[in-house]
This record gives sequence, C-alpha cells and structure tokens, in this order.
Amino acid sequence: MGKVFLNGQFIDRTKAKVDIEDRGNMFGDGVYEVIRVYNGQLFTLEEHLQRLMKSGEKILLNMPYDIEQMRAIIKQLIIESDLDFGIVYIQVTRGAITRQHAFPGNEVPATFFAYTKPLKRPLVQQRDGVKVKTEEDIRWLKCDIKSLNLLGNVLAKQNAANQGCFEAVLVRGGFVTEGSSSNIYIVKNGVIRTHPANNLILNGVTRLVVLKQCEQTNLTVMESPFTVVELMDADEAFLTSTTSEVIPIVEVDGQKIGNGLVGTITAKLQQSYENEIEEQCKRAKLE
Ligand code: DCS
Repeated sequence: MGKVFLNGQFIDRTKAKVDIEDRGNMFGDGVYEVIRVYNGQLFTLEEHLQRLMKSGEKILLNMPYDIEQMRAIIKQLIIESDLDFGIVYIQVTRGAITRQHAFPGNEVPATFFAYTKPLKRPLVQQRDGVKVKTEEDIRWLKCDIKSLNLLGNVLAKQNAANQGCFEAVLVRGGFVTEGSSSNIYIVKNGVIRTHPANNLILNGVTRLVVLKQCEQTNLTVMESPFTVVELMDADEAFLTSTTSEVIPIVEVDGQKIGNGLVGTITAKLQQSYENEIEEQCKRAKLE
C-alpha cells in the first residue's frame, strides 16, 4: 500500500483517517488537484500548485503551506511511494469542527492530504478516439475553482457512462462549456476553438500546455464559446485533461464527428503533447 501525507506526516494509506466532521465531507468545503507522474517525474507541477493556491484564495481558505513547502512534500511523497507512472491527488479543506455552515475560527487548522495512485495512460482511447454525450451544465457559476463540490460533474459523467460514453460534454444555454472532468475543443477549417477561461470552466493545465503548443506551431486558436450544432458540424473534436492528456472525440450523441476518425490536427497535438512530456521529464530528472 502506498504512503499518504496527512497533516504533517507520511503515513501508511491504511492509517490515514479524516474526521467525519471534516468540512470536506460535510460541505465539500475544500479544493484539490490531480498531477501526473511519468517515470517518477512530476509533470506541470508548478502550474498545478499555483492553481491550488488560487482555488484556495478564491474560497478564502487559509492554505497551510506555501508553494515551496508543497513542492517539497509532493516530491518526497513520490519517493516514499516509489511511484513510477500515476497521479498525485492533493486535497485541502477548511478543517474539522462541529457541523456549522459558517467558517470556523482561525484556530481550526486546514486538513491537508496528498496520496499517489498508479495509473496507466489511456493509450487505446488516445489511438481510437471516444464517444461523448451532451448533458446540461447544471453546475454553479464558479467553475474556475477546482472545488470538491463535484455533484454536477458526477451526475453528468454517470449519464454519459450509462450510454457507454467516455465523457459528458456540458452545455449551458446551447454553448459547450467543458467536459465533466476535461476541456473540450473543436476544429473547423483548420481553426481550433475552445471555451474562454472564465468562471464557466476550469482553466485546465493541459489546456494551457496545448494552447501554448498551438501558438508555437502556428495553429490558429479562437477562445470563444461554440454551440452543440457547431460541435456536431466540426471537422475534428478532442478533449484534454491531466489524466486523459489529448483524446480525440469521434462521436457525439451517436453522431459521427467529421469522418469518424482521429483528425489530423488532433493527432499533431497529441504528438506535441508527447514531446512535451518527454522534455519536461528529462529536465526534471536533471534538477
Ligand atoms: N474541467 C474540469 C471540470 C476538470 O475536472 C478537469 C480536470 C479539467 C477541466 C482539466 O483540467 P486539467 O487539464 O488541469 O487536468 N479534472 C481532474 C480530475 O478531477 N481528475 O483528473 C483531472
């Protein structure tokens, strides 16, 4: 069993216990991050830690560690867990106290934990593409915060899974916002489109990597909302996330996208992403 870092200590996974009245349990009152580990090296660690700090700030949570301390904890955790390929999950909540909606006083410390999980890359889905299902986006209006409140995401994902789909594409007022746990893109006449990074989506770290690569390889990107009709009519579509990386979407609500095969621009972006993983891991190893 792997190791967990919980409230200041590295302990066995089986010994890691959180109070039943932890505000994470009671209210989903906390924030989290998921980071990929390739060959023992953390990918886009800084971006994830910065987003965690920002999510904490946005819900007025007193973070127990600064970025430097979290970096050290996570790196040590990888060593303690002897993790090769997988993810690190980090969660910070507003602590444990008798259930009450209002914030506890500053004397109640935040609960901070991180653990690792071995996880393979979804190579089959990346090669063949996936089917997705559209679902109404019933979530709140602060989707830019990576909060523990994921019911809207969970219900949508399950509806998609019930139809044999890999992901739910969330739709608000006719426009595609993002996936239940990913960002969504279309390609039309060589132009890539994705929802702008505002309060209606989580600005994915993978999204940032992919958009930067588009810029570097002179691919045109429009960060503007697109409709379900435009999605159906797209030449290509794909999704991105930490765990999925870049996965082609070949079918939406039972209808083929383009010719129903992995698109050429999508394939190019998959290759660039692969290169970025290799480069970052090489660099991290030298540090
Ligand atoms: N949108 C939502 C709602 C997400 O939950 C995620 C990631 C993304 C977009 C993509 O963000 P990253 O590119 O930074 O991963 N969801 C994480 C999760 O809950 N599991 O894996 C990734």
